[in-house]
Amino acid sequence: GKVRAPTHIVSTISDDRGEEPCYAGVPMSSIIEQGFGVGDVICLLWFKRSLPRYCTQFIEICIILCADHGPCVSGAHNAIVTARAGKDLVSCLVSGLLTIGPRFGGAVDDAARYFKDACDRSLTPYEFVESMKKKGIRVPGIGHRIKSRDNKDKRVELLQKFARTHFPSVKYIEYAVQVEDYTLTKANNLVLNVDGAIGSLFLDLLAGSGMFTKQEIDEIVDIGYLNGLFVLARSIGLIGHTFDQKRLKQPLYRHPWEDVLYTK
Ligand code: Q5B
Repeated sequence: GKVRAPTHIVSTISDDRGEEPCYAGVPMSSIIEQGFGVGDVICLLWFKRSLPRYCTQFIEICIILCADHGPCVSGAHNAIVTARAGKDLVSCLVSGLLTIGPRFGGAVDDAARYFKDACDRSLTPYEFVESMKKKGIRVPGIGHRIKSRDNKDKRVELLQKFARTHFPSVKYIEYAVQVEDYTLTKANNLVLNVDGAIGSLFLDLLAGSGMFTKQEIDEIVDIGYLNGLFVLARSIGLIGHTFDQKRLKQPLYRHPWEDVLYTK
């Protein structure tokens, strides 16, 4: 029989060879005719399947709530400084994106990993937090620079409200809230933050929707899909900050000497 020459690339998520492009086998015309939103497209291209409406709505809520958080956060600051240096849109965007990591916005995957492991092993919040402390690891998804017990993050409240109304199971967010109850006994700003809320709620979505096997859930958590939600969302805001600076014709940024401690 015929022998297929080995290919250099294997791809399973999209195909543009036919009459119309397909995302995970679904043609563009069906995507439009069925009124799919960006949440549905993310499910097709990231998870290679359609998910129930409440799941795609949850993904869209994550995107909306994480699109921006003002000009003072690391990512926006970098994008603003880069725009004021006269650089192009892509440079401004990536300079902002490059700040996303374990401290800022990129703690979603680790929050999911650690909360899943601790909850699945039935560790008490005390056992979990103290074991992290012993290892010298900050609990991902806990802590915020400006949010605190008395100034809780509205985004975390809204995400939880949606999930508690629509998700079949919320065991992971309940665990994360118990962890927060414990960390708040240590310091006022050790709240469950937006990364931690998305990480634990996404575990609930994966486990409760019945659309993923246990092995698939482990693979998603292991590979780390979930920081992608923050990266995608915050790109919207970073692009906005770039246009804003250019529209305002802001000059080159130089940090004031008075705000630097020069010391030996
Ligand atoms: N301590 C977020 O720290 C921050 C602890 C902890 C145990 C913790 C810190 C942290 C984990 C990573 C994480 C996502 C760096 C945050 C986001 C998006 C954003 C951003 C925005 C947006 C803040 C003071 C004392 C120290 C620490 C202890 C702090 N965190 N202990 N577990 N998790 N969290 N990141 O306030 O004894 O004095 O040494 O790394 O989840 O990025 O809006 O700004 O939308 O843009 O600078 O919301 O919590 O506190 O570093 O001075 O620590 O608390 O060990 O104890 P801070 P530090 P000690 S959401």
